[in-house]
Amino acid sequence: MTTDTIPKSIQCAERQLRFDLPVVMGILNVTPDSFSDGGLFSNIESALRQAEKMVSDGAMIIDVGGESTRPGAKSVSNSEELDRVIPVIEKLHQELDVVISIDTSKAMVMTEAARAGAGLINDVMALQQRGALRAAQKTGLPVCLMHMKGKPRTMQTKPEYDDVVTEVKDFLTHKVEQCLKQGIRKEQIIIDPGFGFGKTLAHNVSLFKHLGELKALGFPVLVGASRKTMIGQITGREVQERLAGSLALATMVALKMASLKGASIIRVHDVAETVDAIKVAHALS
Ligand code: PT1
Repeated sequence: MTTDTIPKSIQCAERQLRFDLPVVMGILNVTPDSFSDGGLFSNIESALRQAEKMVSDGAMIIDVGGESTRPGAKSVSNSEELDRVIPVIEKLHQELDVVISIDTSKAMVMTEAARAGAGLINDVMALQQRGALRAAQKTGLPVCLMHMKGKPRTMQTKPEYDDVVTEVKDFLTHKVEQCLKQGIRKEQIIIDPGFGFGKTLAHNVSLFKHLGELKALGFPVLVGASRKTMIGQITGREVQERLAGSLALATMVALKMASLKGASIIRVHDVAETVDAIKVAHALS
């Protein structure tokens, strides 16, 4: 596929996302450790306040996740995940003018999230769980397909590749084909190399340097590296001190994507700062 076939926009339920600039996706974790245990209502209110802030800071997407996928994380049950995310999605959908993304790998969560008002499915398992491909297609929503080697609990124990760039590209190409066969349209697909998911620093760096090859597959590219271990490995900083490093990475994504004329989504914790960095990178590119 050539450059001009990369979509300039993507339809997320009733909202259209435009890719004039890299799109910022704000992270909204609704896992128990991300809240004080003040009960269901206060958790929903607190999620709404966080999301409102990210929207006013310039986030075009709010990514709601009820299961942690960071290295070492354990999986949660269907009902646990539904209880965490569905009330929050309903509330955000009522109150905010923004695309809501559901960060899940579970078919049932995809279906219920779409009913509750989600506009995008973000799956770190690229629709490989039982029923997920079909469930995603039935929602009619766009999907983000991410590459991961292994499972979150063990993925960082000695990840190995012959050639990480080729393996990630081949994996995503295969998943895209499966989506197309299932009836998901090519204008509805986003791809993501999965920074930090079964990758050493060297693997992450290779993938970053070859983002152009991913972009050449013809889809918008999502990059999630905010505060991740790779930033810590480069800077020697703990997770709360990784803002500057994360901004440097986001700036480089914006610059690279501008020069490649590619569409991109950058998934971050620090929305206001990232939006400024992207604006400057884009204006000067
Ligand atoms: C991501 C992503 C995600 N990351 C998409 N969804 C997480 N599409 C959750 C670390 O190395 O990159 N793309 N959903 C968060 N997962 C991680 C992974 C968090 C690794 C931290 C690390 O520190």
